[in-house]
Amino acid sequence: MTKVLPREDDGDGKCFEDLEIPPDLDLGRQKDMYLKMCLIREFDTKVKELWLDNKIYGLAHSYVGAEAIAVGACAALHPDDYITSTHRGHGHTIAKGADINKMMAELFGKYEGYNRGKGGSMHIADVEHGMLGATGIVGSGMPIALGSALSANVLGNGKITICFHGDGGTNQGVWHETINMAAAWNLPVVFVIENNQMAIGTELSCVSKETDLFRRALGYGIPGVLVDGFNVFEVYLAVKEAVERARAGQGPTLIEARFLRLLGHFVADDQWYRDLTKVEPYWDYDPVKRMREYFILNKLLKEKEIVEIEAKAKASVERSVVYASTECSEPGIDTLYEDIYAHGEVIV
Ligand SMILES: Cc1ncc(C[n+]2csc(CCOP(=O)(O)OP(=O)(O)O)c2C)c(N)n1
Repeated sequence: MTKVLPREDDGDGKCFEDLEIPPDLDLGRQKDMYLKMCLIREFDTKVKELWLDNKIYGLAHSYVGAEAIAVGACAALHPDDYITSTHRGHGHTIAKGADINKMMAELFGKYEGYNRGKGGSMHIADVEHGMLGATGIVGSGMPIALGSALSANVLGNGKITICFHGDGGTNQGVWHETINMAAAWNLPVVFVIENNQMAIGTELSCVSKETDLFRRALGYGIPGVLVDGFNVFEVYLAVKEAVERARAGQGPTLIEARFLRLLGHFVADDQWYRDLTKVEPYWDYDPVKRMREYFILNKLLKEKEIVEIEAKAKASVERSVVYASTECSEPGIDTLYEDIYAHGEVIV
């Protein structure tokens, strides 16, 4: 397996830093971040259960284990900034503030869902909260982020776009074209590679000679930063700095958030292609567990307060299932051609 850890083992087997109290995040914001991480964890755990139970349609890819990235990055944005997503988009969507009832309704194929039940997991978009869309085509969020950043520049509205994508997306031609153009035009975009080391069953080292993906930034004349993708505060601090640079007109940054995919590629993947005993130790770095321990070790929250946050997340997800399964409606046949074009009629 490729070297996963952002840092070399320091000799005592400890490769990750402890979570440190970030200078500019008060406890209220940290609690909000933890709630979002728990929401993502509960949501995608439930989605897997529902999928295996044949209750929801289409494929679904779990964000479990990656919560620190979406939550840390989105905490560094203003509410009206933008993000683009991937096929693994539930975490990004929740972190940006989406309504989980509408997300769950979408997965159940209901009209009240974000795409009126016609998109499913891989096409959820929530423009109201600046989430420009998940996409099943690997790498296709890149040009959308570029367009979003270009429009912010032309309009002079000061908005930033974060472009989340996987390591698998970094060998698409459009990845290089996008970063080159964003760099050449100094556009306000932050590229966040969620380097979980795998593209379905293909290890990064099989398809990239240089597995330190952040180093590619050098070739485009922009800063490249490596962070521990299991560490929510490290992600937050790196993205915050990149966002400040972008807002100041200094152009894009490439951030590699390195971690390991803890679960299968999609909800029913049995992972025959990798040795799961090598994955097991990385559950120690589970970002949700890690943040929980941080609250306790630093005496910031009592066990009871943490349990309350976790229970709130669980109840919201349970509620979303009731909403989607019993209170929403199937899309009517007359809605088939709705929302295909932004303006104008479909000619059949
Ligand atoms: C253009 C394109 N090629 C291939 C696929 C099939 N595919 C779906 S997900 C995936 C792996 C993506 O890996 P990565 O970008 O690292 O994201 P991860 O799933 O690891 O989060 C592939 C190859 C696709 N959806 N789109």
